[in-house]
Amino acid sequence: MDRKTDDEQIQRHLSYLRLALSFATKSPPKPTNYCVGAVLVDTVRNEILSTGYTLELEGNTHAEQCCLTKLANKQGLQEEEVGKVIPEGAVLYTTMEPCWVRLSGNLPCVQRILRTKLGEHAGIRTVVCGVREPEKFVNENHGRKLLNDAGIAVLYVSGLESDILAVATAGHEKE
Ligand code: HJL
Ligand code: ZN
Repeated sequence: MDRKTDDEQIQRHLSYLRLALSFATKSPPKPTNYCVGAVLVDTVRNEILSTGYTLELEGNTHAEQCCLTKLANKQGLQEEEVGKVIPEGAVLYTTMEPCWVRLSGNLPCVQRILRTKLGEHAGIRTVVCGVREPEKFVNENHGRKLLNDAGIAVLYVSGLESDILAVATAGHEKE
């Protein structure tokens, strides 16, 4: 049993989601994606392991992808091997739930999260999101089920939706 009260947990989640949102604001607005921010936290040591935002790294990169790639690169690894350096108790915070299909055909972030479970390494076991993905580019996002089926907890924390969506859609045509 976690000794923290539910309210303390939620406040902690919100503060990391706000940090993720501050990274999302650095993302260059684009009409064909969402500007998202992500933070990977070692909740045992209370340490930020990595951060990322949409298009931070070269190419058509997502926030969660940048977060994982940056952590891998710091350790001289490729992104697909990042599970080797993800500690137990790592939680991925992302302003928007991880993508499960990408219009570009690039590997979805749900798959990137799933492959952090590597050999004896448990990988990311918890993902905390600020909003569901709106159904603008792809149909209903079923990533949560894919993650849950692999034993990964996916939490949606409410309270920041309007700020998160305003930042996420900054590059979209206003109707
Ligand atoms: C999440 C991101 C990001 C999206 N979602 N969680 N993090 N950009 O950093 C989801 C959206 C895709 C489109 C276009 N956005 O981005 O579904 O071009 O951006 O691969 O499907 O796909 P590409
Ligand atoms: Zn993605």
